[in-house]
Amino acid sequence: TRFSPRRALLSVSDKTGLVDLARALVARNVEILSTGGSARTLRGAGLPVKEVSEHTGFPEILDGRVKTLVPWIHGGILGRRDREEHKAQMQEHGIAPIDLVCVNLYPFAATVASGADAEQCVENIDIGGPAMVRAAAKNFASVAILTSPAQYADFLAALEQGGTTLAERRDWAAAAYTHTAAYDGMISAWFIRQGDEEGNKVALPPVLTLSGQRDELLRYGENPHQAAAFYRDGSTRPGLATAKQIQGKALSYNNLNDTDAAFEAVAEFDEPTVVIVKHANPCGVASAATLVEAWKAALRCDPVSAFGGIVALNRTLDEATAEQISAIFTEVIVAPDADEGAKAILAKKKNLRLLLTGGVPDAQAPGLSFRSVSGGFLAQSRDNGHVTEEMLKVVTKRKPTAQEMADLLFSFRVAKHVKSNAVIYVKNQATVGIGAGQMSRVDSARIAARKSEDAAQAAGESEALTRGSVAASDAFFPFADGLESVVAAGATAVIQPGGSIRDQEVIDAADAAGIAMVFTGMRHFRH
Ligand code: 93A
Repeated sequence: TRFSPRRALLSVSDKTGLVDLARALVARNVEILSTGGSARTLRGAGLPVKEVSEHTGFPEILDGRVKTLVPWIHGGILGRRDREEHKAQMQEHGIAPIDLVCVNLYPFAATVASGADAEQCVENIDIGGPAMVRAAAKNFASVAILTSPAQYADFLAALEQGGTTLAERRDWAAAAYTHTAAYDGMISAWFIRQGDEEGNKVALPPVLTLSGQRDELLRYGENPHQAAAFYRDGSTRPGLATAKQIQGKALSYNNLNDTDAAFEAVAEFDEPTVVIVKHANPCGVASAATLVEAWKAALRCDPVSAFGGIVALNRTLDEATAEQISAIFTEVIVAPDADEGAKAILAKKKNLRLLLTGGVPDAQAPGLSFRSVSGGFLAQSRDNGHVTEEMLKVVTKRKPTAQEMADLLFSFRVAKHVKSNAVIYVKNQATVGIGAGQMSRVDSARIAARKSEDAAQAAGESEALTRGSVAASDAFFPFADGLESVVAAGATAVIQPGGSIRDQEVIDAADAAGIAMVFTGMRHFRH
């Protein structure tokens, strides 16, 4: 059965669309109840409106903290229309039914984002709003609850049809509880951060609330028989959260996953840098004086795998670089921005997805990362570890040269973004061999070297690109064999965490080969 409201309560912080909604209600002889600011807006538009305080005979008190938290409002929303006892009690206490509630909440997130002080943030925790939203959603059998201006058009269309249906009211109720859950999640996260700022490090929240909302459903998951969606967590950190899609086909689950991996990797570097990702692993990373040089160097590492890849850049995409990238098949390009020339070139590739994020994230910022396991999920603080030259310990007789040192640091930053076991060869701030995701470290070292030989052959070069390179290992070498394998590939210096009980054996092998080796003391497993 369709329901048309007779009495509506409008109390919104975001006043978008409020006047149009109210005007349509007034035209249908719906009585409008409203709170201070909302009532002013409506009266300003010449619409008849009754203040909640006038309706209840009880004033707004405590600086507005108590406006609608009274039985004449909550009883009017919650009373069952199909129960004689409810109707009798409402009559007895002078409670009039309210059958449309339109509420959106105090702008807590915007207040925090504006840099307001803690007291102002607390004042922007809405109490009365969520109470009305949850009450109206509970009574969806006869009450419609609208929590977003985006719903007003559907609601008005339903009135045109003779009233809202139960199915519509159930959908709005679901959206209402998502709205309040996300709201409380944000507030909870803020309280935890406040604790962090005072120095008592709360690395992991004691309870995790779903602070996000489901964004557009994705066409499918990792495979076509899997359903998928992107859930936003309210973050404003540059990346997927802020990305605007300028052109191209809809983003898939795998696109989003790979794009995130590529952009987080490129954020590690200060110089103009390009990261090419395939299946969530980098297959080419390079820094150079210009983006176009970085692109060429990154592509040289593994041009076969780069086909159909995801490209991330840490500078505004320029025309010359766009021209070069668009010469090979690319799924996604993600960059902080793109100039007009670059956009014009990419526009010719209709399917290519171009994402602009407005900035590059801070790789060292704290945060959480999740993975689902049967029965729940695992949470950890994100790997924001950043190895600097001061942290390194030279363990061999030979010290790295300045050039080797720069490449060692570069290679370890790449290793952080390559699935374990990871072995990476680097020459002149560019990867020349990447071995990812093998169950044995020796295999990763060999695969990287073999791929480098292939790349050299494709480029018509006489020897493997790993000759005279440096090598990084994301975790320690448990035996000397892994180290011997990178020496055989032509590495002249090695960076690794150290910490194996056989470190001395590995150091001896490095000294015997005359190479330099440094320990980071920090591991970058990525599983
Ligand atoms: O201060 S509250 O927590 N206490 C209340 O009783 C209450 N009633 C409505 N917040 C309350 N509201 C909120 O006021 C609504 O959720 C809405 O966001 C806002 C609308 O106020 P105004 O109409 O004065 O702009």
